[in-house]
Amino acid sequence: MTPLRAIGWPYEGPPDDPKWRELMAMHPQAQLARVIEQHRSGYVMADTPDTSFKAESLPDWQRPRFPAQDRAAVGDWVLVEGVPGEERRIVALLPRHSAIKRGAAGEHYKQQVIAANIDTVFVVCGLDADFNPRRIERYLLLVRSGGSEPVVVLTKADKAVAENPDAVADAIAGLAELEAQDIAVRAVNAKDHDSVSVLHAWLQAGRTAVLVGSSGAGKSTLTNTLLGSDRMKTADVRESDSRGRHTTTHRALIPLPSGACLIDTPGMRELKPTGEEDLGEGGFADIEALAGNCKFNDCAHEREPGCAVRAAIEAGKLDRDRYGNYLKLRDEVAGAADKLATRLAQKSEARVIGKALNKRLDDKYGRH
Ligand SMILES: Nc1nc2c(ncn2[C@@H]2O[C@H](COP(=O)(O)OP(=O)(O)OP(=O)(O)O)[C@@H](O)[C@H]2O)c(=O)[nH]1
Ligand SMILES: [Mg+2]
Ligand SMILES: [Zn+2]
Repeated sequence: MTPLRAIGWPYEGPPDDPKWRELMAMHPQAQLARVIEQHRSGYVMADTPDTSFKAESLPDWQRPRFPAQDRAAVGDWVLVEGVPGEERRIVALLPRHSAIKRGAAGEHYKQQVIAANIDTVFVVCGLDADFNPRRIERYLLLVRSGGSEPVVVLTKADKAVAENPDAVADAIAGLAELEAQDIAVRAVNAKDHDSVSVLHAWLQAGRTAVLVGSSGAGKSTLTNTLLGSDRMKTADVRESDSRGRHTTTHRALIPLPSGACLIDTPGMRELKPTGEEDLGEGGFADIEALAGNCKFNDCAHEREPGCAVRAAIEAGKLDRDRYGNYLKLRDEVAGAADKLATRLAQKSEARVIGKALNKRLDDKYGRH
């Protein structure tokens, strides 16, 4: 069990989860491993910090209509069968204790798991033209719904402070609402070992953290500094708008010297809610509380008298742009939740139809 601890295995012995025990009993020959890389063609697993191997996915997962969130993602614990050195395959995905998910692009409702079984999500944002509080709020909404702790990491503090210290102070002050909600905000120079040590509190042995943020924010730079070697490729951002070049192309879990695991991810262009988010728990508790003080229960915060939300905006207690973002995200979550509900209804309908069909066949042919 010990080598597994170094790749984030959080338990002393087998976990106290009936579903885990059931799956392990079903596959007594199988071995525990963690997904450390996910490629189009398959997975790379590890069962110690120094041994990795490829494994084929379950045939079921390869069906095009199989729900993406039920396939393994980086950070997942899986059961693997087969002889080391020969072909190995995944036989089961073990239940997750947390995950960060997003709605996948495309016409049909789909979820995508960015990383699984994580304790901390570092939401990385550069203190250059990448800085965008509205995007940070969007990330926090998705992270907080997934059961892990978000930490906002503002990179390039070295450059930004040298260029305009007041702007940096303003940027950080603009995130005060997050600190008030116990979301930690740290400004760092991702290239500097001492500077990134403020993140060690979330990187103790046995813990897993994932880095998310736009391309060029400094996720791989942070990974290399925390690891103490240049494992991940990094590249300069475009001078004109601080945009990165999508240097990292797949997600990878990297064991750190501290015994923690860090997952580096490619920069994401789009971050859509899945519909399972809760705005109150997702960083907008203050706005939801304000709305509770409006005179009318169904206040739309537009022209109604006695509107506590508008009063707060006018008194300068609530940032207008943050409120605008809240409305936008609320609509997106509601839209995604509708799609999700329709899909679940279709699924249960399909199950009912399937059962009825089976019964008809049984009656007709005496199948059992
Ligand atoms: N001065 C300074 N430069 C930084 C800092 N963080 C990142 N950079 C630079 O920003 C550029 C982009 O960093 P990367 O680490 O490649 O960014 P990334 O988030 O991994 O980007 P993708 O892999 O494309 O998603 C590199 O040139 C880094 O050297 C920092 O804190 N200070
Ligand atoms: Mg990168
Ligand atoms: Zn109102």
